[in-house]
Amino acid sequence: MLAVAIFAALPTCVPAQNPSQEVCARPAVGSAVPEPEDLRSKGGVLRVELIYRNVVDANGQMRYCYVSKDGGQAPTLRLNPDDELILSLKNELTGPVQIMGQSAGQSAPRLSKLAVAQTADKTAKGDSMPITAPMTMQGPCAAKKMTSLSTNLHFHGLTVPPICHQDDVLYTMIQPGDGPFEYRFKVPTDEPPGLYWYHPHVHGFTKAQVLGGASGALIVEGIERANREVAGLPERVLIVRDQDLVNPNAPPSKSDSALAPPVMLDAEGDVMNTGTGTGKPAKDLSINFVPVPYPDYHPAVIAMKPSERQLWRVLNASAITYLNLQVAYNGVAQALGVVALDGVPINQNGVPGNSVLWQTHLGVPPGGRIEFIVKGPAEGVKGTLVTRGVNTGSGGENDPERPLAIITASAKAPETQSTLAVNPAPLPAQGSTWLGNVKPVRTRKLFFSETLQNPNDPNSPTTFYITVDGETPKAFDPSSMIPNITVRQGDVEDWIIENRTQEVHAFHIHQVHFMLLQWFGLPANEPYLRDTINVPFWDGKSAVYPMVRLRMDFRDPNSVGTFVYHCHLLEHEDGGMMGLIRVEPKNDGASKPNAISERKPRLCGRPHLVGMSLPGRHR
Ligand SMILES: [Cu+2]
Repeated sequence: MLAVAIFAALPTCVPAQNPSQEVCARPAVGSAVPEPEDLRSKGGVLRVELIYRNVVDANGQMRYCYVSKDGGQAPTLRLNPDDELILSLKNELTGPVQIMGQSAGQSAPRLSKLAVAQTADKTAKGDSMPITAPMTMQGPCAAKKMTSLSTNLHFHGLTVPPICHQDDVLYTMIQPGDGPFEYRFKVPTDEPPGLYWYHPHVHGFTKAQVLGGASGALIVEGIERANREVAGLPERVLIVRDQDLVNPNAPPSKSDSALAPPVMLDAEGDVMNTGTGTGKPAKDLSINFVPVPYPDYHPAVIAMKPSERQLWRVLNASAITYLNLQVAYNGVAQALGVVALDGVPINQNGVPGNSVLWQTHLGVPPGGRIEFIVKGPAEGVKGTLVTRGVNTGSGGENDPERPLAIITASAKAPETQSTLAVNPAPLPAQGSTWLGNVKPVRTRKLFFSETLQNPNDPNSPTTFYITVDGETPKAFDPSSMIPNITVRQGDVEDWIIENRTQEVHAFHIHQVHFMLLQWFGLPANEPYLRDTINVPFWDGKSAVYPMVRLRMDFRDPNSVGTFVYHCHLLEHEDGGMMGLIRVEPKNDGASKPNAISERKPRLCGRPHLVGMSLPGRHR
């Protein structure tokens, strides 16, 4: 469904005129999948200078891009635990300005003085990781205005403090004309090795910027130290992004036309879920910026050496599109060896050993990451990477089955840019008790809901909510400093997230990870950590709403502060589906959650990925 119409159509800029100087240039349809530029830390420091640009492309769509000093787009930032990232971001967005929530005569939302003071106070007291740069709470830290040209960065999945110059998205607003803004933080010593990512997070404008391509990967090195099964493997970063349809008025391709269901649009123009796994998609997809547009889905090309094993590190950086990845050779689905979810190796669960979870399809919600071993096809065998259809519910967008890339096998295939160490030193054992063995200090319930602005008009705009049970649903208000939830650092809590809408939502929380305990009320044998999870849709008639039960980990001192939880379908987030949580500093001796005392439900069979199985018939 569509977001609340709180702002008008996107700004229009002057299209790029000289191809040799094209801003945010993108590869052609059918290209080989390029690898993003790798920027690696040296001597414990990674210095990065990014310029943030935008342009209207030939199709009239707004592109956004992060450009490195070398001219590369959306570079992969590679750091080790304990390394420092010093990232300078220069906002060079152009175009007419739209202001969040502003109609004629209104002023833009501003932070209260209390908010700025609290943030400054926290920084000054050093509640969290020490900051080595002199910081002020003026300028971009003071959230003077939030507009379509404002930006900031969220380091999705990293456990770094939610404060300005680190991972704050509430108050940090960088405007065009500001000088380069410096992000500076240290990757925590115990940050799990895996795939994280960066993207802008300006409430009301996040979807537009991410949809336009504003995203990149961040890798905490050392996954081969956590799991020897990937030692020595070539690695490949694959980022799937979505964008508005390049050919929105095209009829379905011949192969799809016999099955094509009727096209129904929501009021924002996105194709609604057909429930068939076919038909026109709500959004086009690209893989490392190679477009694979509707209706022909001419695939990109991934070249591998015959039968070569690689580690694929896949990020779903889509604004609203769910993925259900499958690799098939000569039409036969291949087993993919999952080693990490949302940046965390799956064996970081208190159980020693190198685990690999073999699956034939991998559901990835927007914002999610999955890292898995792929064995390339034999020479002459036809390979494909597809996303299978995802049933997003009657109110959701259409995510049909479609190819992303063909996989070719040739001894002449180029080497990947990066290969994991052959003989890595094992990662030290986790210092903290496995989350699944910690007794929660309390349980909370939150629910997703939506209302039509005009209940009598199904095509009227929707307002989106995530609400603590017992409260009245209220769209996120960026000018409010009142947290919806307050917890204390050191606590572990169970959260039930209920979906009272007829479309899927992807629950995400900044700063912390969680473990899935229950899916639809049934115990889930998923001893893994995540930061983003699909919450299945309600069918509109069942007496019980679909839910997930999550064990939330607030033990890390870096989680102290005020930050957000939200739906990672970004038009929902922009439309109000976000809440504030404040993690208070630990009260020494007041809460010691690290007791192994809860009796866990008896689980049968091998661990599996219940939460990765997306609802509906298209699996
Ligand atoms: Cu949502």
